[in-house]
Amino acid sequence: MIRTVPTKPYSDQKPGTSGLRKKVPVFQQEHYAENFIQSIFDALEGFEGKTLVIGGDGRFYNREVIQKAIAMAAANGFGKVMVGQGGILSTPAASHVIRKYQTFGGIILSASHNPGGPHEDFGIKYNAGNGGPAPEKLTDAIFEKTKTISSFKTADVDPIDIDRIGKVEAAGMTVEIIDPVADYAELMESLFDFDALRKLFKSGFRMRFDAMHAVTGPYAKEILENRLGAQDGTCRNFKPLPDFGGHHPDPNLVHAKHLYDEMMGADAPDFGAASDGDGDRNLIIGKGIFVTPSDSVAMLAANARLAPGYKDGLKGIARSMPTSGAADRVAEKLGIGLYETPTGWKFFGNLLDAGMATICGEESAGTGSNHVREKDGLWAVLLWLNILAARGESCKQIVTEHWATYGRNYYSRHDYEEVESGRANALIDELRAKLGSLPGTSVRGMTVASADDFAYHDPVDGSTSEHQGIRVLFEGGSRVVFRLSGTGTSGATLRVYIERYEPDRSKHDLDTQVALADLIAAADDIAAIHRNTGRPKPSVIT
Ligand code: VG1
Ligand code: CO
Repeated sequence: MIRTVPTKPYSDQKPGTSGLRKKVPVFQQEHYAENFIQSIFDALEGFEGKTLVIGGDGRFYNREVIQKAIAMAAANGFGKVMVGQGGILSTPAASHVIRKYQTFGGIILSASHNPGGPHEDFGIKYNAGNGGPAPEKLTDAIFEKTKTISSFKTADVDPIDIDRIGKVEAAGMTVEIIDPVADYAELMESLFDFDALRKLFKSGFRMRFDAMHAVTGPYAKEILENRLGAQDGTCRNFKPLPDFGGHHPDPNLVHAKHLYDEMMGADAPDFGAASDGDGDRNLIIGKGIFVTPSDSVAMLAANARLAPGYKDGLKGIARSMPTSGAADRVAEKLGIGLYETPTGWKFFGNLLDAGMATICGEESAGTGSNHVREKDGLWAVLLWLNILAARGESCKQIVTEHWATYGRNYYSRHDYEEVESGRANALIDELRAKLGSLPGTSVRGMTVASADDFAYHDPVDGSTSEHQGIRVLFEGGSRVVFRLSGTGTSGATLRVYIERYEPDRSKHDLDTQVALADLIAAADDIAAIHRNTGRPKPSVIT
């Protein structure tokens, strides 16, 4: 039976960088999840009888919301839903399923790299028929609907057994439970030289993949160990857990420090990698060398032709504004376009759909290509492996040779987490107010060349997105960027991105924080970070 249930709006359902993210108890409020899901449906048109993909990263509350979403999809008139077995679909796998089966769109339940559990984070995002995150126009429309919602539609159906593969009927709609890994693994096989990778592992190449108890575990186990023959035990923490084992499933040098330590050790494997909560991020660490995500995008782009899926070359490269300029130099050398977008994968969708960019990347460990419309953690790992196999060199050799050819972009991000929102906003307001007076001034012996508040003009649909980060550029090309995170769930997180280009190859071995020391001090001089936030130092340095 279909029911219309009266409800009252919540005022805090504005989607952020990647969907709506809140603490689980917030989502557990009466009708909170239902309101947001109905608002998604209310902002869409023409899905009657069509198919919706539903999946998540397996975190706490995933199963409950999947049942709600199925019942609501039936009541709202979808003809079919495809659900990952156990409620599991990594973000890139969901994107692929949407595209492969030409469904209307999909709902992905995830708070990505944020921790999970009864008092931790949950999230809901909508992806459109191209497989990509809803563009700003749509997330704005969804937010408008959440402000005035007065009822939602649901169907009285018995809970669906989402652990059993196959089809069942629910309130006149078909529910198909699918293998979450099969389609994705097949796609990877079509892009990369699996024979060469099998040979690589057979020759004794050793790898460590840390799935951080998040969604990538089953994908990595199947692809790396089962299909490519990597040693048993290559994948660690591969069982998705609702609370990620109590850790942050954030593959960076802080939360994956054990991997870093292993890779720097005497008996390190040849290659190390990790992925995040929903499987769209990647951390790459070669034996004895950490590859910054910004460098990784550039290196993958420079070598992509070595993989069968990219043998014809790239159409263009896109990177988010705070991501380092390393990829720009590769694009220049290849003679292809370079696009600079705001933070968040939703801004790459148009460029990929229009065939203007093939590889995209963000400094936050997100890399991907036109094979799906999301960033893709395991894809980046497999492309690295394919390049290692084709070149027959170590990760360290490839990185140092890249720097020698293109120069090195020293890069670091400093995060000040859980700053009181009022103080963080005051810092940004203060910075904005002095943007006009900064050019020409000297800070720590460096002259400010320009300063602005980044606005993006989408070359495909002509839309403009303003206030996407404050940039301060120095003469010589160094820069600092300031912006507030749009994925946090308590207080505000200030992100400070620091970059310096070093062409001289005799200076490519410096410690990053040392190489950037002047700029780090200049960032504090310019934004009065300590005074404004009360924090003498960042909480996370990546
Ligand atoms: C962060 C990253 C951004 C990324 C976003 C979603 O956003 O900086 O690059 O696209 O997370 O990634 P913010 O607004 O907190 O800086 V994921 O893997 O959390 O979906
Ligand atoms: Co993620």
